[in-house]
Amino acid sequence: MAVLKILKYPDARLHKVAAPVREVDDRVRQLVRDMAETMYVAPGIGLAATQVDVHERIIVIDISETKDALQVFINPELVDSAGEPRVYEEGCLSVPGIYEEVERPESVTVRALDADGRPFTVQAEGLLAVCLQHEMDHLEGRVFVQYLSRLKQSRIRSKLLKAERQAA
Ligand code: GNR
Ligand code: NI
Repeated sequence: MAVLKILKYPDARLHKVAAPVREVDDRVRQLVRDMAETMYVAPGIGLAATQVDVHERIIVIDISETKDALQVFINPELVDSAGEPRVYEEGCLSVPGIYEEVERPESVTVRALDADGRPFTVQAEGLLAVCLQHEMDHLEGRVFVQYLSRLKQSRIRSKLLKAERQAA
């Protein structure tokens, strides 16, 4: 197992569109294990492969309090979204220290492959729905700050670049 490095906004690699996984093999399962470890150590409730500079359609999520309920989504597809738009204060491991309200549909139906390559479908609401949409955005090269005003985006960009300079 390995803890992988998480890309930080603004980094152009966060805006790459991820490619479908062609086969769920041992290489993919190893990557899933490393992504899970990286998410738990961070700690976060989700992680998309894009954030560790791997541009393949893989997501790990664990929204449990006890951190023992890993959910793996390979090649996730949005089948349906429904309900009133809901606002949730989101954060992102690639945008450390920034928490902002984002509006998204309250429920989504997602079809994906599990770590054994078997297809499954979930209908998610609440935090899982928020997290799935946040992670699927990463696979499309979208970071949640892109839903904010340009002024907020530019402030966040400056703040993180300054933090990065001070860390160096
Ligand atoms: O750990 C995370 N918390 C979180 C909180 C509200 C909405 C979305 C998230 S996902 C985030 C981890 C992350 O950056 N995933 O891409
Ligand atoms: Ni994120």
